[in-house]
Amino acid sequence: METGVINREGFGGSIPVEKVQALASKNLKDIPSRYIRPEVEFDVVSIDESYQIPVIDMSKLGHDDEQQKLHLACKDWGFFQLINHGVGDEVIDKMKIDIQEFFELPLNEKLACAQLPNNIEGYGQAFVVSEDQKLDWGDMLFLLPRPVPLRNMRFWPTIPPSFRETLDKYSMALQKVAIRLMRLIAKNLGTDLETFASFFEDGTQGIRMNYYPPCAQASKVIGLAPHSDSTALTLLIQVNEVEGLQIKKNGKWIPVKPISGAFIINIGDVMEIMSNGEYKSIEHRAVVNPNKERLSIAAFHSPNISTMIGPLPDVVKAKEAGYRTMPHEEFVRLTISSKLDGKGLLDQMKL
Ligand SMILES: O=C(O)CCC(=O)C(=O)O
Repeated sequence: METGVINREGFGGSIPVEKVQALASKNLKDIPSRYIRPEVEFDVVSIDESYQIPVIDMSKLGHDDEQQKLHLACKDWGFFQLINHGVGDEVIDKMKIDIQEFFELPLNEKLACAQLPNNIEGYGQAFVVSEDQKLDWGDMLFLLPRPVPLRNMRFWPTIPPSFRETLDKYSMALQKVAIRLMRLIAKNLGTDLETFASFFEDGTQGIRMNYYPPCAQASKVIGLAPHSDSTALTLLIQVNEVEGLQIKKNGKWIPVKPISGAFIINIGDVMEIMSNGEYKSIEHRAVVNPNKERLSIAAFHSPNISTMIGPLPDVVKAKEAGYRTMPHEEFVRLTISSKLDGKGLLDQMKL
């Protein structure tokens, strides 16, 4: 759902709407119709619990078998869980504690970090662009921790007092994992490791912290509407024990069962384009629990501003390029305008 934002302002923001956490606390018998999505009840959800996204062991990557598993996960699923990734439990656990504490604050304290017009960072909702648009049953805090010089501390919570330091450590640790994965992906795609990794070294990282309150009409609402990520690679964790992420495969929604301590990784639109369609950016969504709140943290990684977004020449070789090539900034503008018009970004990039 996120964009690899280059300039932090002027890319459009959201019309302010009531915070869902505040709405949910009113325990209304009937929730407002803007949240009701009749189509959700007809969606097919897989009940085969054994049908799960692949698991990749980062400590074994570099060995042929695991490299091949990674290649197939990116190609056939666009999603996998990454274990033994090297990020310390203390970094992840502290991030989980601090974001839970943030969402537990009274509304007026959270509003200190509220989104501002024409800016996508801050506490609020993603892309509410019309007064009659259906709404997601969730709030978020979206920040852009990288590149570091472009941080807008205006939106970074000061309560809990450790939040900023915690996010800084989390951001750095995940950036390292993302770059390591980029090298391994470059190897699988047959492109130069160093060049490919360098696109991401000073790239953009956006971190979106999602809060989905429980909903008495959970089967009629959606926490986060179906979307693919417009960025290159997303590293997601579920903060508490409540599940809700589903990915679309062969027309069915597959509920993901997170492995404790693992990152759920997915290929975004930029990676699909750079791999000339070899890897797929998969639609996913978050559903809501009737009794319990759910929290998740998604970290989106994009190349740096000077990278051209298009199929990598090494990957295309004798084949035909399946996607257009354009400067990163133009790609971000296209991403935003596609979102506002409800048009598929990848469809517009396809040749
Ligand atoms: O909450 C989740 O599990 C999914 C989050 C997500 O897809 C996003 O933030 O873009």
